[in-house]
Amino acid sequence: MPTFTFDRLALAVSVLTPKLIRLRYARNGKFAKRRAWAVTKDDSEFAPTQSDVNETSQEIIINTNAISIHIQRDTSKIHFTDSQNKIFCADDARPSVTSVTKSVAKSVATGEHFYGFGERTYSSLERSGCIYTHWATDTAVPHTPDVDRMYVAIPIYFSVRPNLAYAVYFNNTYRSQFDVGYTDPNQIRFSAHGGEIDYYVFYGPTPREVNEGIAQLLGTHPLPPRWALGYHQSRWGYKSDQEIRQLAKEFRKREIPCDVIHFDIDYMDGYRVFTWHPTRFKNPKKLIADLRRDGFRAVTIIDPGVKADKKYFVYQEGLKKNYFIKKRNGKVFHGYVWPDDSVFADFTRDEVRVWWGELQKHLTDKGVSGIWNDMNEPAVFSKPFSAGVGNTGTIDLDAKQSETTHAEAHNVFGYNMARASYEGLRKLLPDERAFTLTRSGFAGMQKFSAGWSGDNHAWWEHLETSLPQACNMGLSGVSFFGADIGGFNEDASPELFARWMQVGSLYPFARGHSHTDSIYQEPWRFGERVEKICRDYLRLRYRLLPYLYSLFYESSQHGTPIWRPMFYHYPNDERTYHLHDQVMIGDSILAAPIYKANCDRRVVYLPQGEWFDYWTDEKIAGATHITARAPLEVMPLYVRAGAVIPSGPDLNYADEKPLSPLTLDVYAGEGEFTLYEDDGHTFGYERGEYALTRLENKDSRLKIHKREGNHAPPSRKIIIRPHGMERKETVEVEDDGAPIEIHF
Ligand code: MIG
Repeated sequence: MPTFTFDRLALAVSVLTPKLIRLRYARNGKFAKRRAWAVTKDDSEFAPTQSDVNETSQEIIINTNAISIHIQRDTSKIHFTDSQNKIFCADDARPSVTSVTKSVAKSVATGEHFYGFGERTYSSLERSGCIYTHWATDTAVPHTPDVDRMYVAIPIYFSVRPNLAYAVYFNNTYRSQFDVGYTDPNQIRFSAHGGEIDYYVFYGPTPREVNEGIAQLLGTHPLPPRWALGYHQSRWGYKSDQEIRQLAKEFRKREIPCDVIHFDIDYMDGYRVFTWHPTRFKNPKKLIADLRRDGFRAVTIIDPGVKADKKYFVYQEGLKKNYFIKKRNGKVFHGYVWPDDSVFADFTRDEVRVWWGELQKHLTDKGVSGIWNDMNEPAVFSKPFSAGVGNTGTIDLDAKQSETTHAEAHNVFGYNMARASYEGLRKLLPDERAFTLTRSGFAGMQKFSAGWSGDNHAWWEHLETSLPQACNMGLSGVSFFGADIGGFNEDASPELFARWMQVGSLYPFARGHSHTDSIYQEPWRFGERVEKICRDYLRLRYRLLPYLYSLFYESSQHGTPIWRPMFYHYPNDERTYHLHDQVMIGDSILAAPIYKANCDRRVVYLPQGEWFDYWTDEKIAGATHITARAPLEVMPLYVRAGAVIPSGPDLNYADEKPLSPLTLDVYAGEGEFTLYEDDGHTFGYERGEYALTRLENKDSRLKIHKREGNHAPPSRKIIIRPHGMERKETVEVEDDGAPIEIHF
């Protein structure tokens, strides 16, 4: 690792891979030993990479086999160049590192566009012209465009211009900011209230490769259990055993697919985490076993606030073991949350995370399959409930956490809580992939959890916001993400609910949820017409599970987002750079949702190449803008020419039936897809128990390559449906894993 010193400011450049570079600055030439919170690997854990250093009178140049890093001798400014000598990520000023603030300014290149920034409000995809604060916050106001801080803080920006994509991760957990051309349109400045200037640059040149780099450093979502890709039903206000049973019954009676029921805070005894309400949930084990027999999994909410109640075992244990966060004066920090007077575990400590993880036994012993971690920004109210609901704040910034203070640990509170939860579940359920959901998080949270966008409203604006929000979360590394379908606060109208379910049925994380003060928002609450729309779209999701599950596999391997903005696949088409309202789901499916009331058509942009209308099979040549017809029953969907889309039978829940028959929709053109299969819920896949089948579509021929891996799907038929080919009729073949070739 070459280190350079300029006027006592030391700069360390680490070439971790040819496309992943770390830059770290220290005052007075000394690099403090410090804890990295979110990255998976220290510099020393990367395999050695070839790079050479060239020195000229003006510059020091470090060359990797993909890019060059240039350091100006006189100014110490840095810039990068690609193999075409195009400059990117160039310092606009000398980095400033004072004892209080740290900042780096980069110049914005012509045509450069900015994405990522984690979870944000606002219905734009491209995010120039604003300041983004990274400070995990329970955004207790509606998520309107002016809201800056959200529950999740991810200091990553993703830059795209033709032929050149890269990202920057600011490796600093203090409150920080990206000023993206707000103060100076030609500058992107990142700064923090503490810590170091320490950032990583991920070079593409394609967006996909940028995400691969982010995955190498910050991790990927482990493969979820297949059931977690099903529909989740939630509501704050399912208050009893009977109510949950009735809910489950309705889904099956109405044949609306559903896999998961979420238990919000009312299942607990006085909001004491890891307990059950003694009368309303008398026998949770029996309830959950009965649900399981009908194909439902149970996910329970957990809040970080532990009720300060001398008779409560979690409080007693935590006090005795000294696990709760303490104020600067050495006394345990108390704050008000749902259980009223509460204390908070210090999740930065290994032993505390282990303890918390094991506490989940009180839930898994009853059959719970997953944990929903809420309020973990952490949100702390300013006064007891008896005095009304106070403002939402957080833990004192000078409270102690491990070797540091809450000021540094705040942004990773949710991250570390999710980690405690995930790692605990892995131990408690050693052969069951568990599901975890978290409201707060930091860069790299995907290693432990899925996320959702918190308390949105039943507003058209929030249906719209969810599109760029999910895409930007995917670019930031978090692809298992969704918004509360129907909207959490306030009441969805039937039309809004139908439209939201259409798009929500294809969210990576698909959950309907609502506030205890709003109307019930289950799919059948809005009349028959809307119920049918919900059933049809959820069935579509379930038929597409083989496709979606394969995308989740790819994401677990390479960090590839499930939902992608259009530019992800068309990075040289500048018409895609601001396209916030249509998404690619995997390589092949384009969804163009309706997000306005009284609307039965919309403009859709189909980039270069050929497309097929999913519903009518009409072939459309891109690049073009079309007007798509979209009566209430229709969400416009398109398929890229050359696609092979695997699908399965209609299901009431993900593991109701094996994938048989397997259907392959093959669209004229050239393309391929790799189908991933396994048992859906154990860790066998980590030991090679999975099957990969490469499906290659070229020259009016489909090649189903020899199945690879140790998992054997059932013997089954493959139904092959050609689209846009000369041959129109469906072909059926027997599948025994051997290669097959079909001519159309
Ligand atoms: O202060 O548990 O975002 O999904 O239903 C509200 C009750 C606490 C906030 C979560 C929401 C959940 C609610 N929680």
